[in-house]
Amino acid sequence: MSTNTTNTSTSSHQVVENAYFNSNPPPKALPQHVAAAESFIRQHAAANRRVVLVTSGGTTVPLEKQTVRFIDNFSAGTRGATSAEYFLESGYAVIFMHRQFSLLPYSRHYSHSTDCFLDFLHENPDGSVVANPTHQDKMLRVLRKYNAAKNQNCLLMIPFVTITDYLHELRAVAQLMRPLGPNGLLYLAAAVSDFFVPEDRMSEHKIQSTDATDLLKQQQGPTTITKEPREPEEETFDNFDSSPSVPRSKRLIVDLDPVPKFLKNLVDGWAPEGMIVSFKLETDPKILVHKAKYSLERYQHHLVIGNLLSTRKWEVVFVAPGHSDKWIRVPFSRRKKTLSGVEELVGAADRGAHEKNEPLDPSMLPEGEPEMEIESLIIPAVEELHSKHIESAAAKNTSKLA
Ligand code: PAZ
Repeated sequence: MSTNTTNTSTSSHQVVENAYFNSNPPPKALPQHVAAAESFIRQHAAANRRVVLVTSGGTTVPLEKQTVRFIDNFSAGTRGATSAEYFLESGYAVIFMHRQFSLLPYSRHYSHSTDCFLDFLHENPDGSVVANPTHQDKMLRVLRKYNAAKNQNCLLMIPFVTITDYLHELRAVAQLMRPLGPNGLLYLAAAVSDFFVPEDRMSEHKIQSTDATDLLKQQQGPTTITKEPREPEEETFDNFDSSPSVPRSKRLIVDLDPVPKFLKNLVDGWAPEGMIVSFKLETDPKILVHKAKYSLERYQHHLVIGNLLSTRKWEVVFVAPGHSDKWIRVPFSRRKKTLSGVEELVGAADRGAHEKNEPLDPSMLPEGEPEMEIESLIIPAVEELHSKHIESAAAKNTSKLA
């Protein structure tokens, strides 16, 4: 009975997978990315090195095939880029699948920041350009790590833009990781869109905001853009709210389908032996742990790292099967100065909550970013679980052979 249920649900996951991937075309660069990932994985599998796929940044949802407009999300790729650096430091080879132009490992220290990168440079009297003396020590440390990763071919960059690009790339790379067995780790930190416009309902051209081209279209015959027939009363102004009213015909109503959840396909089919870590982002502290547990139960993977939008740089919660929830927090001593500048007062108000099994109060956190990167705590904890995952796979293999 239970086997039947599993088979039925597995095949329905497969049906959804086929339908999605057959009707939403892959990015043009997929074959190049696959070739690069294949040789990267081969090299590191031969060296028996652990390989982690880090996904990072947000996916877009295009509204037109020739995309002028798209839906996006807040993610800058800080979690992914920072985590990738700590994985490299721990000896992993890293496939960094990231949103194009989001933060990258190492260069993130000098891009997208409030300081312009030119502020890190200094002109010598002879006209040569060097690092600004005040930044030299850090820049040298970052540069050395970056060069080491490059020279050892331990960091492979794979960009994506849209939700469909991301899913095609994820499936392809996860499948390539199979030969790594339990040495493969999937660390899914990207902020992936939950809703999208399927290819067959997407307008080819820019969606028009006026009726200037309506006449032209009537002359040209039917197009993929369909407009509601305009009834006389639609031209009148709506008054259902008190804001300045807009004629109905000028509104753009975006009708989105849910993006299928492919985590089950990943766990059961794409990368069945690797350790899979997903992230869960929420804004409501009351539901975070519940949602993380729900995801773990539903997809049966190995770890959900929960985080809240407002405190994600200060704390995360690990939810794993057979373990009690574990909050990982930047310690008081490594938080920044308060606005008043009194170091000892940092976090004083939530000192009690710090040890509790519940989220911190964001209003008690200092302005800005913590002095310490929380990923420096997350990655060793993930690595420890990954070691256990590898050990338990080895033990299972031994018992199978006996
Ligand atoms: O990119 P970033 O550092 O600004 O944000 C990271 C994050 C919050 C997107 C990530 O930690 C995360 O939770 N990703 C999964 C989001 C989700 O699909 O629930």
